[in-house]
Amino acid sequence: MAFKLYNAPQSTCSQRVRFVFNSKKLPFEEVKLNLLEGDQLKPDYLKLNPNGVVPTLDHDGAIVVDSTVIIEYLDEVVPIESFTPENAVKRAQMRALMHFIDEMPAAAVRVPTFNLAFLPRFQKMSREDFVAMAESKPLRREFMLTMGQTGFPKNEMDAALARLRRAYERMDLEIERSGGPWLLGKRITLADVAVMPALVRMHDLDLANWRDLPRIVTWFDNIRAQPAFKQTYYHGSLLSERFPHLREKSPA
Ligand SMILES: N[C@@H](CCC(=O)N[C@@H](CS)C(=O)NCC(=O)O)C(=O)O
Repeated sequence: MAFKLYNAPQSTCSQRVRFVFNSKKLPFEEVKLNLLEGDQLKPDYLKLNPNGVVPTLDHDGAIVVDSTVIIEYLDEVVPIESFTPENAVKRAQMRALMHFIDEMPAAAVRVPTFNLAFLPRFQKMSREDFVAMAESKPLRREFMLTMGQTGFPKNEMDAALARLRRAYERMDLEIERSGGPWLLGKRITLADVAVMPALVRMHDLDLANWRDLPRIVTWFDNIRAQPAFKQTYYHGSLLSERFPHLREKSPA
């Protein structure tokens, strides 16, 4: 079995997939795309993933897109170190949580990410180049045009942070209900993997406002202590490692 993963080091969606590969100790060829240079919008890549986003998995020539679909697929074809509950009800709960995660924290985290990390680069572009770049994105055109070259306004930033906060509270409730330490109980599942990059990103942006939720603090420590974590977050995977202006703002 040969796996090729088209991804980007700093991409939260890619980090989910790398974490599953690394946990299963599965070798994979990593193709790194430069998202700011637009590698994801090149015709050859769009043939693999018409959404123009990473990650994309090539498994012996079979193409699988979308990170939640990819991690479920990987767990199905390589069930060692499984992240999927055997019980059908728990499996349904896991999938429902993954939908919630994609709709809430995974979507909300893009607003502070773009405003704080990527905006300075977009501000250097001419208006024509910026609009052309935004319009070339199949999935994120409107998102980019709404952000524009001045960034998301304060009310949109506040709304994104509020959505993230509600997601931590929902995670807290799930951990309390299941008895923890993971979202669905004693075993780590794909729901934990799916939400991990959003919390890592917020922590990296110095915006981790879950310190009053001890179950989330423990959850975050636990996931960072997983052996696969270090391998997944190799140097360059955190925005603060790539964008010096973020380091200047965050405390040492
Ligand atoms: N639902 C998709 C979303 C993928 C996605 O948004 N990928 C981002 C990186 S995390 C991307 O490739 N962005 C490139 C762009 O916006 O042009 C998934 O989970 O795979």
